[in-house]
Amino acid sequence: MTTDTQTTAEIDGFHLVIEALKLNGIDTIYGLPGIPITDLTRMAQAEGMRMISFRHEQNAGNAAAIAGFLTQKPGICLTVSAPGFLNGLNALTNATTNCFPMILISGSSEREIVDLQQGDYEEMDQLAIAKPLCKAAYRVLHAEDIGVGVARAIRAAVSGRPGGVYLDLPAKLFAQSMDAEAGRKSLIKVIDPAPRQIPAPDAVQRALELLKNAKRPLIILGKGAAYAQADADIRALVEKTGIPYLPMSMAKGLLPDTHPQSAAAARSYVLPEADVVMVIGARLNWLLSHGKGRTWGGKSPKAWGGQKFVQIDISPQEADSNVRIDAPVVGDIGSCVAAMLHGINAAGGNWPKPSGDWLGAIDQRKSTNIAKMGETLAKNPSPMNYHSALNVMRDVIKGNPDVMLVNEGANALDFTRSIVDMYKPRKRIDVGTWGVMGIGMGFAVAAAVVSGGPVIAVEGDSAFGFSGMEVETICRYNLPVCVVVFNNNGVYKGTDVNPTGGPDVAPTVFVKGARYDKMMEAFGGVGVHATTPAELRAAVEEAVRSRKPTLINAVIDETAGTESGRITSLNPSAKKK
Ligand code: ADP
Ligand code: TPW
Repeated sequence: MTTDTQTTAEIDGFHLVIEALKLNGIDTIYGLPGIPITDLTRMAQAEGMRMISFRHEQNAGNAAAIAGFLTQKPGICLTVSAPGFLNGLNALTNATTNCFPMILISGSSEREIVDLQQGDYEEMDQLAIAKPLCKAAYRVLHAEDIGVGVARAIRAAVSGRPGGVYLDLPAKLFAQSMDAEAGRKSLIKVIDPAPRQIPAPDAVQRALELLKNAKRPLIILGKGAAYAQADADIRALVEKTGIPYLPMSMAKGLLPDTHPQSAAAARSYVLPEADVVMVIGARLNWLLSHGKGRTWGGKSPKAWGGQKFVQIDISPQEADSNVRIDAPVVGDIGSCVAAMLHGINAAGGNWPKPSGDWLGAIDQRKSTNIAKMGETLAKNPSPMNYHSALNVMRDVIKGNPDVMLVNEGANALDFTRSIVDMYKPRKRIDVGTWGVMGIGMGFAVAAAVVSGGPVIAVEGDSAFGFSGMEVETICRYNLPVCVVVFNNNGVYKGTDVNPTGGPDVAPTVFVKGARYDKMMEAFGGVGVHATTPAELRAAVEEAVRSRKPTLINAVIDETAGTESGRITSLNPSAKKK
């Protein structure tokens, strides 16, 4: 470790960065050490920050991003220059895409050498590369600007639509010293980093009118609504209007999935049939068929068409991005929902409930679909399929509603999302807007660090591979994470064959019968090989109870999955007609 050469009257760049973060209530850094930030990681720990070191920066970045989503404070990812920066950049871009607040802080090489392209150690113009891929990007060259740099990064990450921010800190900055008192005075405690944005009363009125006159209204809750932490008001809005609602994947649990107004089990019916749709913190992107296309994942394509939309969102540019928005309500979700509720309460008992025909038709579809699902879940095939394994996970989450659930894969994602009910807000975190593989272990680590409670990660075997080495991190910090690898011997399924008959297996196929549980054992955690629902249940329950790092290799029928899960139709060959 480099010796600390500061005198009492001086403060260096390292300490100014740490103090600037601490001053703003940031107590955890997710990162990976190396030149020029190794000492920063040591000093941050010495100064009482939690420094979580990863095995790959992408996982540290994903951890920071989801910590931002869960806490409304920017998650911090710290990396070395060029390659470390690039490894973190994937997560930064994903955070921006998902509207998660995070700051990627990367050390960088000497500016003079980088700009003349003279070949410095890990030379790269990181700021220029990051800029188009995130919400904002800044570089600090002088110690006296560290306070401003950190403050700008925090504001950019959490104000308005949250997103990823890049902060470039050149090696030389850390070693700069300045008068300690002047240095501390230069730091900024950001006042009101995410100012409330109150919606215009006429916009609220317009939305209320539209809703009031709807015959078949529907509410869609997205992860922006989960992020906003306006849980009680959102529930009140749904319940007072009596409008059926659909939760997007990470909005599951905002109201319990078992809520009588949930239309999730009648999704493909309600989307095209609704006449007025109120979207709260969700974009009408591919996950919602762009507000006009086929019903999402539905077998019989049916266009939506003809709906009127209310959209509550903090971004004024979101409205009309895919279809006409008849009543945009621009503001933060807390303020918008409160204003809508105020209008509804003002109507007293006169607020019209949706028609009995609409609710009846939904209930009928729901009960048919739920009964059908119940039959499928009750089967006990050998080997396990997604349903019999997820029937176990569904019970475990029901019995432990505070457990955080991380989820990635294709079939492993889609089946978990539809089978495992969530009961509390922000407990389900997953592949998000991009459907990106690799968030698993980073999210699991951060979920455990932030919540202090047990985490279950349901992972496709392919998905797990993207971040699997972090099982060492999970063991090192002794985190209460239970990873369940749904092992079907490959990507989507394990049955593809090489048509040439040559020695290479098909591109989607992995080593058959692999024992992922041994990976956890290698680092002192608990490994379990589960081939039946009973074995799986016992192992997951024990993991939640003991809080020991655990990896369960759940053997799934290698024929059970479908290509790309529920989005088979997005493959180009499926579009060839
Ligand atoms: P989902 O994937 O769940 O459908 P999206 O990520 O597409 O959700 O949409 C989230 C939306 O929520 C974004 O348009 C974003 O601008 C918005 N948003 C995020 N935080 C807030 C907030 N605090 N207030 C209002 N809107 C928000
Ligand atoms: C960064 C493409 C989507 S889903 C998936 C891949 C590779 C894995 C599916 O297999 P898995 O799950 O996890 O075993 P299952 O249950 O269906 O068998 N690279 C990135 N992101 C994505 N989305 C891909 C590739 C993909």
